[in-house]
Amino acid sequence: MQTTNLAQTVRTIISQQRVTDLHTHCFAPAFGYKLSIEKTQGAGLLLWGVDELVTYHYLIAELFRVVGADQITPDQFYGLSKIEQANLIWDELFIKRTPLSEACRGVITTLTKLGLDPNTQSLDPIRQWFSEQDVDSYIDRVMSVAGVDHIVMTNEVFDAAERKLWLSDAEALKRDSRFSPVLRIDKLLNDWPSVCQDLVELEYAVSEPVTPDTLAEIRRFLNDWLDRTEAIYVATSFGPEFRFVPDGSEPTECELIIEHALMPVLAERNLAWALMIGSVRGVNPRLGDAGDMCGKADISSLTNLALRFPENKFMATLLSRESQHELCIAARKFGNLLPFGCWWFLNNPSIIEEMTRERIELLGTSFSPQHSDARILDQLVYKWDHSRQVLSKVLTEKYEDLSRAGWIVTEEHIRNDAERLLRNNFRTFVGMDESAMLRVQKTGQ
Ligand code: RAT
Ligand code: ZN
Repeated sequence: MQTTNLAQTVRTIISQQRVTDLHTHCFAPAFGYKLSIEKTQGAGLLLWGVDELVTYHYLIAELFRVVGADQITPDQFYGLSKIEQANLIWDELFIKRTPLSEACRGVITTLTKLGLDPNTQSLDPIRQWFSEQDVDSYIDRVMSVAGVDHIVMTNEVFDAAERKLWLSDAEALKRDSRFSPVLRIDKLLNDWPSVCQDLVELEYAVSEPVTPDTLAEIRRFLNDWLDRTEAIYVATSFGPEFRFVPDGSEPTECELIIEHALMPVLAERNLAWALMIGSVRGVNPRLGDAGDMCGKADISSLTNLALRFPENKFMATLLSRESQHELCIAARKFGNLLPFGCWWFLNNPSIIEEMTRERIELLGTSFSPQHSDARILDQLVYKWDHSRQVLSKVLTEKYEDLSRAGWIVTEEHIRNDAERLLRNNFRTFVGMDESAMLRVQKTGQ
């Protein structure tokens, strides 16, 4: 292929390749959604619309870079209505200043690609447009504009509101074929004493000292919830202090639960465990969700896991830029370890570019370059638009290097690579299509 055509061909193929978005915080409508600013349907877990977009916690953090306590404090901000919060952020970050940051630009890309004009002083006309959308067909529209074929949710079993929904009608929550559940179990591995109380209330016979009987009950709990949710993988986020070091010293509660409950249950079910390491929660608690920070992960804990549990599958995303090279090297040693995404504070073009280049150089195409982490449905539009631009740029450069080395790069190569990177590596790793087949056989649908 002529190098002059290459960039265009790569851009076209990457933009046409549908994505399976492997980590989001978006929900199917059965989990409830906002009908309008005043009216919520059910538990209201699915967030969408311009007021949610503009009050994304990434933007709240940016607001408090530019307003002082004499103007508004975080407490006062959180006491405002959603519309007032959105108006304030719009005014400070989009009207008084140029919306150059990635999170701000994301709002602009999203509105533009939805056919709306972001060059407006007031959000009211945009609000009006959103209020006319039917949520169900709007999901289809967003998925089509974003080129996403499937949305993987994050289902927090220790969130009381969400748990209530699962306990009342799990089948209704699983009916929407556009979404798949993921069982998120942060608290089980990060805060055993408090989870122990929760499990007792849920009628599991556990005790605070992690005894063999307690481990058996934790296995029962995990199996019950994996049956109930039919989660396609299990996920946990950890702080930088996360360690798994089976060196003969007294194991921590977390290590015991991993070794004797989580690993055997997942191995038996052939399910992957996604570790998201490096979040430091609440460095500035006044900012709520916007007050978290990042730190470096201990990657030898990941290699310890991959080595000790060869029957298990691990996905990993690490929050610090400094951890990325070591993660690639770890993945070169363990086929049961899949690096994924440019998580949260790394989801900026300059860092996505660096990480994607590094990963291709070390791992070829055997990784999943991105997930959206969208909390608000509409964000799928910009997160994938921006990531596709960077991925196209890096791939073009890599194909040029390969051509110069003497390899004939064809459209078929590019298509296969795009499909692996944006969709199939993840689906194959977690066995998504196999479990869907089994479900069809089981239910006869
Ligand atoms: O990106 C985010 O919105 C973060 O707040 C977190 O949700 C993070 O992605 C997580 O899954 O813990
Ligand atoms: Zn997330």
